[in-house]
Amino acid sequence: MLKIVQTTPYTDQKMGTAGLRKKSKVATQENYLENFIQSIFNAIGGVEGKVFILGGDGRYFNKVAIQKILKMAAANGMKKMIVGQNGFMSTPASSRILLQNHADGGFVLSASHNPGGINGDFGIKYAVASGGQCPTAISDQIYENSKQISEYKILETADIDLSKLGTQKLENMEIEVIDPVNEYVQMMEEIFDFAAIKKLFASGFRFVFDAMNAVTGPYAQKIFEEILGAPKGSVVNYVPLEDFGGLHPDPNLIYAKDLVNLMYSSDAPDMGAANDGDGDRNMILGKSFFVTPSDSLAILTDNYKYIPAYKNGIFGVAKSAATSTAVARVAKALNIGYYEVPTGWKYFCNLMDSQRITFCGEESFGTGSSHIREKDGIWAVLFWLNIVAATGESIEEITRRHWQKYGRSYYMRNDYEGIDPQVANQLMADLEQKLPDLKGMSFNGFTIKEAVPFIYNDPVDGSSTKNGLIVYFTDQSRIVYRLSGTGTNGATLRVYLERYERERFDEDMILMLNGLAQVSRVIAEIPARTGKTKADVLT
Ligand code: G16
Repeated sequence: MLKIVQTTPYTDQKMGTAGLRKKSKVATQENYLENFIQSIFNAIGGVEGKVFILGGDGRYFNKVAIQKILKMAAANGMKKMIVGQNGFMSTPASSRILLQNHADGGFVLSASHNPGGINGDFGIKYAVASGGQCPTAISDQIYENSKQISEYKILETADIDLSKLGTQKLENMEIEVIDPVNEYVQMMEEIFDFAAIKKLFASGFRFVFDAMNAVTGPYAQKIFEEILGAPKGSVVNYVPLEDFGGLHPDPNLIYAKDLVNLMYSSDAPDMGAANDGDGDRNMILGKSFFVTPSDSLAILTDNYKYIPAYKNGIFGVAKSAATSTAVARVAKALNIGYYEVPTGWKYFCNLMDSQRITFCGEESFGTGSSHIREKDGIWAVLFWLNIVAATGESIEEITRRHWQKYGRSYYMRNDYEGIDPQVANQLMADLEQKLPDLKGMSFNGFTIKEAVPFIYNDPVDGSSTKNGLIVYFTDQSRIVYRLSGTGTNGATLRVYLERYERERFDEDMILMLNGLAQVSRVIAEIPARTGKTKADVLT
């Protein structure tokens, strides 16, 4: 039965870098989710006759939210919803399925790499027909709508069984339950040389993939163990859990601790990899060796010829401004297009749609290509495996060969977390004011060449976005400052440090960047304003 529910608006439903992210306790408040979903439906002119994709990373509140969304979609006249079996779907798989089905949009219920559970985070990523997350112009309209909403529509009916594959009806809406793993696997087989990777595993190459108790477990087991023949047990933490088993499903040196300890032990496998909550981020490790995400993007781009889907040539490459400049040197050498965009995968989408770029990536452990419109964790892992299989080199050898050819960007991100948002905004505003005066000044032996806000003018839709402040030094070092758009606890100031070296490749990353880190604190007056004399998290 159709029910129209009266509601009062929440004022905090503004999307950040990637959808709406909130503490679970906020997202589960009465009508919170319903308000947001109805605001999306309203802002896009309704969903009557439209087809959408729905799934999530399995975190706490997913099951309840999926049922609510289905009932709201049917009540609003949606034609069809394609849902992942039992409600599971990774972000990359959902982008593929959206594109394959020419759907009008899609929802992935995930707060990505943020922890889950009642005390963790919940989130909703909303994608549009192009397969990527909704552009700011649309999210602004949704936000406006959410501040005025007075009612939403929902069906009063029993929960829908999402365990069986196939089609069923909810009033006039068709619900198709699919296995997203199959669709995804097929896409990977079309891109990579599975036969070569199979041979690599058969030769005894030891590999471990940490799914971090999140959504990619079943994808990884199927691809790496079942199809490619990695020994059973190569994929660990493969059962998606509502609270990720207490893990923080963020594939980096801090949160993927067990994997990192294994890879730095005397019994380390040849390669280690991890994905995040919804399967779009990746981390790559060799024996006692870590590949920074910025280097990973540069190395994948430089080795595109080994991959069947790209061997005939690639368009350009793009990175977020905060990401190191390693890939810029590769783009120059390959003589392909090169773009710097604001942080947020959505900014790559126009460049992919217009065939300006094939690859893109970010320092935040995201790499991907135009096969979909999201970053793709397993894709990156398969790319590395494919290069290893083709060259016979180890992860470390491939990276060192790269540094020999192009030099090395020592690179690190310093996060200052839990800052009072007002203090953080003021810090950024004041720093922006003084940027012009910084030119020519020297700190700790680093001389400033130029200091400017980062402004991106999209060559396709003409939109202009300001995101972060960049300080360039005369020795090619850089500092980028910006506020995170994905946190749920106060403001997080991100400070990205980069120092380029043409000859010294074996220095300690932290020592190499210590001086620059001090400079970054002085320039932005971080200790005086935040009370923090060092960063909370280094990645
Ligand atoms: C999202 C975005 C990425 C961005 C990252 C961090 O990733 O899709 O483009 O780099 O957040 O953003 P911020 O620095 O604003 O916190 P994910 O994996 O969280 O969806």
